[in-house]
Amino acid sequence: MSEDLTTFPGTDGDALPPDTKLTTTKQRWAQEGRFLTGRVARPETERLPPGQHLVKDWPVLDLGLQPMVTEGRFRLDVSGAVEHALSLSWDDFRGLPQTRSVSDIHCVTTWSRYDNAWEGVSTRDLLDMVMPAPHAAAVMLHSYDGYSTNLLIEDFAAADALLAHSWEGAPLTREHGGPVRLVVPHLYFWKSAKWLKGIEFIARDTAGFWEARGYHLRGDPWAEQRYSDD
Ligand SMILES: Nc1nc2c(c(=O)[nH]1)N[C@H]1C(S)=C(S)[C@@H](COP(=O)(O)O)O[C@H]1N2
Ligand SMILES: [Mo]
Repeated sequence: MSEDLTTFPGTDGDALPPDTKLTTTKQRWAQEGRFLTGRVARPETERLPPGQHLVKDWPVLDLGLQPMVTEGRFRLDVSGAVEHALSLSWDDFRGLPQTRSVSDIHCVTTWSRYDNAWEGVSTRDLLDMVMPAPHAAAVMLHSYDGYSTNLLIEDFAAADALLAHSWEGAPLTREHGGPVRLVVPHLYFWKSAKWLKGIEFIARDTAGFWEARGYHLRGDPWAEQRYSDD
C-alpha cells in the first residue's frame, strides 16, 4: 500500500468516512423536502431548472475527505454484467478515444453553473468497448473515497456524458475529483462521481450513497427529482 492511503483514511476499499455536518444536514433536507418548488420544466425551454440559482464560482462538495489518487496508483475497473470487463491503468485510460463537451452543472443543494468545458472519454465509447449484457439495467459507480451512486444505463449512455480528466483545458484538480470523474449533465451533480474507481454493471437499479439517504433514485433536475418519495 502506498503512503497516500495512510494520509487520507477512507480511500481504501469501500470504507466510508464518518458523517460530517454537511452530510447530516443534507440527510435532514431530504426528510424535510427542502427547496422543492413543485414546478416541472423542460431543458428545451428553460436552461435553469426549477429551484436553482446561478453561481460563477465552482463549489466543492464531498464527504469530508478528498482522496489523493496519483496517476501511478490510478486504476479504473469496469465489471459486472459486461462481455468485456476492463481494468485500466492511467496510460490505458489516456490511450482511449478522447471527447470534448460543454455542459451545465446542477447541484441538488440549488446551485447551477453554466458552460463547463470537459474533456475525457465518452460513456458511449466505453459502452462500445465493454458491451453490457442483455440483463444489465444500471450501473453503480464506485469512488476512492467510498462514495457510490447509481444510474440507469440509458442515463449513463447520454450523448454528453463522459469520464472527464480535464476541465477548461487543465487536468481536473483533486478537490473536483481528479484524476477522473464522471460527468452526467442532465442529472443532479451528485450522480457525477468524483475520484472514479469502478463502474459496475448491475441487473437492477440499486441505491448508492445519497440515494440510500433520502435522495431520488434518478435525480432529474427539470422534474425536481431531489428526494425519494418514501
Ligand atoms: N466520490 C465522490 N463523488 C461525488 C461526491 C462525493 O462526496 N464523493 N459528491 C457529489 C455531489 S453531492 C456533488 S454536488 C458533486 C460536487 O462536485 P464538485 O465538488 O466538483 O462541485 O460531486 C458528486 N460526486
Ligand atoms: Mo450535490
